[in-house]
Order: sequence, then C-alpha cells, then structure tokens
Amino acid sequence: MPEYQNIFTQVQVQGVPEMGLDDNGRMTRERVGKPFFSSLVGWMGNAQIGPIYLGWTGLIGLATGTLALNIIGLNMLAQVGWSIPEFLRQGFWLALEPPSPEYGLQMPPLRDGGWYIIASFFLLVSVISWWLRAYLLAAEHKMGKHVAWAFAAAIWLFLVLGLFRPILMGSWSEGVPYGIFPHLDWTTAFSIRYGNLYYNPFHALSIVFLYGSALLFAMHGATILAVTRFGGDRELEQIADRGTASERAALFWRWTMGFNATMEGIHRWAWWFAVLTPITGGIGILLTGTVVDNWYLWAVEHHFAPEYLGDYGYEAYSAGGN
Ligand code: 07D
Repeated sequence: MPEYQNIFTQVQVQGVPEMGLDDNGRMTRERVGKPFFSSLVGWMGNAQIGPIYLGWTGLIGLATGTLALNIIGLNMLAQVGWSIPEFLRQGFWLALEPPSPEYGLQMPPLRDGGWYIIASFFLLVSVISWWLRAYLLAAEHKMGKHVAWAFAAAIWLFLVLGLFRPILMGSWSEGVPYGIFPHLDWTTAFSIRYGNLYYNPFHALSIVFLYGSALLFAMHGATILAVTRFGGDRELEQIADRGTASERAALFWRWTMGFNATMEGIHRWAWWFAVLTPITGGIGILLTGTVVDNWYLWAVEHHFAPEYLGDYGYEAYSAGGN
C-alpha cells in the first residue's frame, strides 16, 4: 500500500474559501486579505492562504518587529559602508553588538550599543504583543491558552538571556549580539567563560527535553501516519469513538515497550517536553555567572566530573596557577 507511506498531505480540499466563525462581525471585520488557494502549500498544510486576523496586538507586534529588524539591518549596513554587495557577502558575520561593559545598565551612546538597546526594546515589545495576540485569539475562539503558555516558556528563556541575567549581572554588555555567526560565537564564548556549559545540569536537562521532544514528536507523528489507512489522522473522531486506528496505535506501543500513552495524554507529554526545554534552560542561564562561576569546578565539587590532574589540572587551577 505505497499510497499510505506518504510524506506530503495526500488530500487537498479547494472550494469556496472558508472564512471561519462569525462572532457578531467583530473579528470578521478585522480579518484582512483576500483568501486564495495554493496546491503547493496544500501539500504541507491547508491549501487556503488567508484571511489573516491582524488586530491591535498583531499590528503592534509586526510594526515593532519590523523596526527592530530594520535597526539591526541598517546598523550592519552602516558597518560595511552602506554597500549592498558587501552586506550580502559578509551578512552572516555582521552583528549589532551589545554595549561595552563600562556602561553597566546605563544608556550608552547610539554608536556604542545604544542602537542595540533600542532594537532590543522594540523586539521585546514585539514578542510580548505577539504573546498577547496568541492569548487573546485563543480567548476569542473559546480555546484553552496552551499555545500562549508554551510560547511564554520560550519567552522566559528569551527574557533570561536578554533582560533578567544582564540586570542581575549589572550590565547590558551581557546581552546576546544580533547576527547569525556572532550569536553562535557568543554562545561558545559563554560556555567557555563559565567552565563548559555541559557541566551545567540545567543545560543537560534542557537537552533531555529538547531531544525528548524530537523523539516524542517523531513517535507520535509516525504512529498517526501509520494508522491513517484506518482513519487515525482524523484524531477527533478517534478520540471520541475509540475506533480501530486508536486501538492499534495504542496496542503497537504497549506491545513494543509495555506502556502506551492515551490519545489525549500523548499531547500532554509533547506539550510538557517542549515547554520544559526553555524553562530548564532559562534556570541554567540565570544561575550562570550569578550563582555559579565555573560549571566544571562546580561539577568536580559535586562529584560528577572527574578531577583532571597534572599541569593544567583542577588542583593547579584552583590554586590559581597553571
Ligand atoms: C533561544 C528562546 C526563545 C526565543 C524567542 C525568540 C524572535 C525574533 C528577530 C532578532 C531555543 C524571540 C525573537 C523570534 C528574532 C530579530 C529581529 C529558544 C530560545 C522567544 N547545546 N547552549 C541550549 C545543546 C553547547 C549554550 C538549549 C546541544 C555547548 C548556551 C538547548 C548541544 C555550548 C545556551 C541546547 C549543546 C553551548 C545553550 C536551547 C550539543 C557552546 C543557552 C533550548 C549536542 C556552543 C540555551 C541552558 C531552546 C540554554 C542553550 C542544546 C552544546 C552553549 C537544550 C544539543 C557546550 C549559552 N543548548 N551549548 O529551546 O537554555 O532554544 O542553556 O553539543 O542559552 Mg547548548
């Protein structure tokens, strides 16, 4: 049955555009854009594009996000003498860096981190307003707020990296630079500065949930695709009716590993694993430099990292020499 070994969505519905609920005209008025259909998009999701609900949160989110992006981009462009070819050539290496440490938590001159602070402010407003949009739209649809709370978990890590930790450390210079390779370089430098992040147990936990999320998602996605021939992808009916697809999917896992999640519970597993990735990560970053200055030495003290002896060893290091 090769037609069931699919990667792309097999069934596409195209007809009169679906406009969604009409809640007394309020949301309908604020839905913008003439809907159209795309078969290409239909392979990956719903073939209908638009309309989109903008609302004031969407408007503020997009406007401030665009401002942040433009401030970052124009600063990068200025660094290459306003040359578009150079901007494209060096793009991945360019950065808008945070202020130098001597400014602490004060507002630095525009050229020495001031633009970074302004861009960060707009980015913050944008992210918070996008969160509000997720919350309010869910409320409008009388849905649970699960998406908004999951998004809040990611925002927690974002705030720890760019706001809470710099404030605790007393300097905006602790922020992450904007730029493709520069932010990756910052990540490596951060790990080395604090004695190797692998020894930070919250970094380890975060990885567990990150990899765990990938594994769970793969298992769930694969299970549902494997029972589409029995209608398993029509999850709603399956949850209510308990048909053969659910039964088989569940039994497959019980017989494979002795335990199976329920049709409802698997989504709670997925939600918690995903959400715990940035929650534990944020705790780990908040502790770094504030409570723990060297994760390797911390791990040696707590007996889960070996003590390397010799010229460059722990004893020499803690004695202050090499
Ligand atoms: C970043 C937060 C939410 C983001 C939001 C973004 C926009 C707009 C637009 C700029 C993702 C809002 C904004 C969308 C942008 C404009 C205009 C979520 C984020 C709301 N690590 N590591 C993690 C692994 C190492 C380091 C997490 C693996 C080295 C640092 C994760 C390895 C070093 C930090 C993870 C590995 C190092 C992390 C991230 C392997 C040096 C963090 C989780 C196999 C490279 C972060 C506790 C996440 C963290 C983090 C994985 C290695 C450094 C689990 C698999 C040893 C400094 N690492 N890492 O969901 O939480 O991020 O650490 O080697 O800060 Mg690590």
